[in-house]
Amino acid sequence: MQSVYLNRNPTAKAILDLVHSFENNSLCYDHLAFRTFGVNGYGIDSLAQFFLDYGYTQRDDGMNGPLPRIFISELLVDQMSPRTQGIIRKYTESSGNGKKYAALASSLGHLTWDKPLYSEFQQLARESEYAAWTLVNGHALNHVTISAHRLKTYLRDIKKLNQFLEESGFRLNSEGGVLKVSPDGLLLQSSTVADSISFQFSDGITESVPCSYIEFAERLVLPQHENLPHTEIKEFHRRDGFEVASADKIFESTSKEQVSRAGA
Ligand code: OOG
Ligand code: NI
Repeated sequence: MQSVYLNRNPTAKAILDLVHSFENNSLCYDHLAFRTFGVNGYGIDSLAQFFLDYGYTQRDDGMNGPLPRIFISELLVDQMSPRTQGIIRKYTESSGNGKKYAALASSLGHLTWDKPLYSEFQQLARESEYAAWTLVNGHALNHVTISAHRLKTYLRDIKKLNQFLEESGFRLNSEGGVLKVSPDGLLLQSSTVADSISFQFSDGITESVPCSYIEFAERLVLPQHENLPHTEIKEFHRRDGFEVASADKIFESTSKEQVSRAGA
């Protein structure tokens, strides 16, 4: 999954290479994120099953392991217009038993359904950029997130990391401000704007579409553990979970507005 992601997203690859070498070749992921269509068995479960089979467990908080969290979201397809629902149902239905192979398709960089018409992509994009993204990117990794607090250099402070990236010429998603802070002040997040990729639609039209981005997260130590010596602090002493209001802004990393601003 990661190699598909690195091949398609030069900005994410350049940032990973830069931070990795700056950090003397060590780096951890906080989470890996995917998008799905919540219909016909193509929702969260289609991708979650693979990770559950490998020993991941479902949890809202309470991290206990060295592996990155997996963040899977789904579009509430029933809440879309009949026209948009028709397009999403057409492609998920055309895929046969493709829902069983979401993780495999993600690793190969394939869709489990046919390529859409350009007009269908545009119809979805007008109503939901998430829907349009998922139609052409399928189960591809939507982003990986670098765990800032586990970096070894001064870049472990996400504000310094953001500054370092901006000074290196990378543009960050500015929706609602570059730094997204949870109401408790303990989860700090930022992200780049998605790279674009040229996509050939089934009617022969080739257009540039948003692909994936990279995120950064700093989880601060929970107040009840703030007196622990620095060397004893483990991941589970830190703020866990995600934040809806911040996620709402991070989702915009693949929106037309942010993507065209990055190319401006
Ligand atoms: C996910 C956006 C939310 C987070 O960490 O809260 C997110 C997406 O763009 O699919 O990544
Ligand atoms: Ni994320």
